[in-house]
This record gives sequence, structure tokens and C-alpha cells, in this order.
Amino acid sequence: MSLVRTPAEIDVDAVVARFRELYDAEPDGVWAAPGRVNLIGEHTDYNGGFVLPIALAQHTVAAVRQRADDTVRVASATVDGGVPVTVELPGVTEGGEYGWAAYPVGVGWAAAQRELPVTGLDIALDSNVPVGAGLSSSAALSCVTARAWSDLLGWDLDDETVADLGRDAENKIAGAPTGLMDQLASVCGRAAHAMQIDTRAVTIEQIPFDLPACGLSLLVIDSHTEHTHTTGEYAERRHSCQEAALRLGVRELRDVPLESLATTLDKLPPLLRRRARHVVTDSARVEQVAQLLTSGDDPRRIGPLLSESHASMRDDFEITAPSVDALQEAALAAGAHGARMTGGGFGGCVIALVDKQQAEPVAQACVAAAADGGFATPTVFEAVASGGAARLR
Ligand code: GAF
Repeated sequence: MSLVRTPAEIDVDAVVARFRELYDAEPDGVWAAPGRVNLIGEHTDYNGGFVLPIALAQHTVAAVRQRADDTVRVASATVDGGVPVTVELPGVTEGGEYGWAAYPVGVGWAAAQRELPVTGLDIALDSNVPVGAGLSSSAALSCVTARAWSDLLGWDLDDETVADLGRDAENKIAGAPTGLMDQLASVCGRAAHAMQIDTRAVTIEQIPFDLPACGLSLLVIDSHTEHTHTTGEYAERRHSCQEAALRLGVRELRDVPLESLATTLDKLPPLLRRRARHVVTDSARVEQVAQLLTSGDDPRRIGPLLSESHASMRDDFEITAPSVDALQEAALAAGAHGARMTGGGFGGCVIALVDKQQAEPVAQACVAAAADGGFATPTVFEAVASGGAARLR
């Protein structure tokens, strides 16, 4: 039996049927927004640097109806046994406790802050984006809500602002101090493309990324070591980067030149030196990977840069985990052209660039390595670069 498994599709009719059952009404429409994997450029987004994500085929689907009042009712097939959570929008404040509902209601809060017209919503959700795996299930949730609210109330926003509503929900209402990469990837994804994002300018270059056409696969190997960005480690890394920039007298680590990196970083104490070195070199690797992909070169050539990025996250930024390191090493030993952890870290997924025929042996090697190390059995699927948040019906 194959170890590389395609996650089950979301049954959109079933989401609509569930909406009718819960709210005794028809939804006004159905929207979807994807999770993402980041090819390279980790923890660079809140330093003004570059990132290179793709939107996944795995997504969150929302059947939504506009209400005449300020109440949001939101139910998910994947949490709380599908029971709706009810939140009154005028009572939503920074620092409030809303559990997972913080992501959808936070979007309403963020829209109100921008003085956009906001009403309540009834929402029924389902998702096949793995939760706690570093694949941006939270961005899929906030962005599907932002897209639906925007369409229903005619907000007429550009994609970057829709993504920013999702980021505000995550930062201010869910309490996770993230950058903007995940929400931009979820809103702006394009099939068979990767997005080179300049996170300072907030500009996106869509780069052709059609691996199947080159006989390649991008495997996502989920370690099942759960992570979250609402705990202290992510915030601590962000704080270290700000501290390093301050000591170096630059606005953000983006402004540290790569050419004189070693001498510039000598001014920092060892820990901050390592943190800054990761950010500056990983942002530079994004540009190198993007350059290789746009030059029409063989995409296999990006492999070593992916693996270098992993080493940098492991040794300098210290955000990998033993289970994740074991999977990365196993994938390389089994013939992957390159492999790295993707996402915020402290667990989550490894991505591995493999020749199509190596997909199964690499998956097998990862399962065996996890067993040897006493780690959870990983699950493996193939990442397919897909479209961003959109109305389905
Ligand atoms: C998480 C965050 F949400 C992103 O903004 C980014 O910082 C990423 O970790 C690390 O690259 O996904």
C-alpha cells in the first residue's frame, strides 16, 4: 500500500447540508481558502525579508450567510463536535478569549478597526488542512472568513488587505505574533506557481513552479510533533531579531548586507549573531531559489539550498525538533534532492524535493527513521501548488 496518500477531499455539498441543519437557512455562498507550504525563507517575513510559499490543494471550506445583527455563529466539522460557537462582535477585544473562533471573529474586529461596514455571519466550516502541522490551517480559517465577509459586504479590498485582515485577527485577537506570509499565500496562491514575496514592500512575484512537468514531487512529511505560535518560542525569536536589528542600528534584519555579514555580526553576542545569521542568509536563499526557478534551470538545483536552510534553522535559529531533524536526514539519505522543515517550527512538517519515482522510497525511509527514533509515525502527501482564497458557489 502506498505511503504517499492524498488527503480526503472536502465534500462541499455536505458542508452546505450541515449549514442548513445548524441554522435552518440557506447559505448566501460557499468560499474556500488554502493552507500553504513555504519552500524557503523561514522567520524572514517579520524581518522585512523574502519568502517563497505555495498555496496547497488542502483548504478550508466555509458556507456563509450574512446576518442582520452583530452576532457571529461559527461551527467546524473538525472541532468541538461541530457545535457552533457564538460571539457578539461588539464585545470582541484584544486579549479576549475566543479559542479557535478568534480567527473568524478577529477578521470582523479587524474590519471594524478599518471602519468597514460589518454585520454578523452564520458560518459552517470543514477543512482538510492538517492542524498544528505548520501548514497554516489558521490562515486558511481567517482568510476564508475574510474573503467571504468582503464579498458579502462589498468591501472591495485588494488581496493584500484581505490577507492583512487575517493577520490582524491572528496577531491581535488570537494572540500569535506572526508575520504576513501565511495569509498572503492563502489569499494570493496560484496553481503551478510559487510566490516570491518581498514582505517589506508587500509585493508578490508569481514564479512558475510546475514540478510534475519536470518529473518531480514535493513531499510533505508530517512529523505529528504539534506546534503552536501562541506559546513563547515564536515570540522569543521575533524579539531576538528586533534586539539584533536594534544593536546593529538597522531598521530590520533585512537591512543587514549579505556581503559583509561576518564582520557586521561580530558586533553581536553569540546567540543574537546566530539568530541574525539565519534570517539574513535564509532571505538570500529565497532570492537564489527564485532565480534558479525563473531561469528555466532544472528545479533539482534548488535542493542543496533547501537543505542548507534546514541546517540554518537547526543550528542558528534553533527551531527544529529531533523528530523533524530525523525525517529531514532520512529523506536526504533516501535520495531527496533537498529537504527542510517548513513553517514556524518546533515540530510540524518536512518538505522533500524528490524525483517522482523516489517518492515512495523516501516516504518509507521516513517512516522507518521515525520508528527507529521512537517518534510518531509520519504521514506523507504530495504538495500541489494551487489557487488562493475564492468563492466556490
Ligand atoms: C509562521 C508564521 F505565521 C509566519 O508569519 C512565518 O513567520 C512562519 O511561521 C515562519 O517563517 O507560519
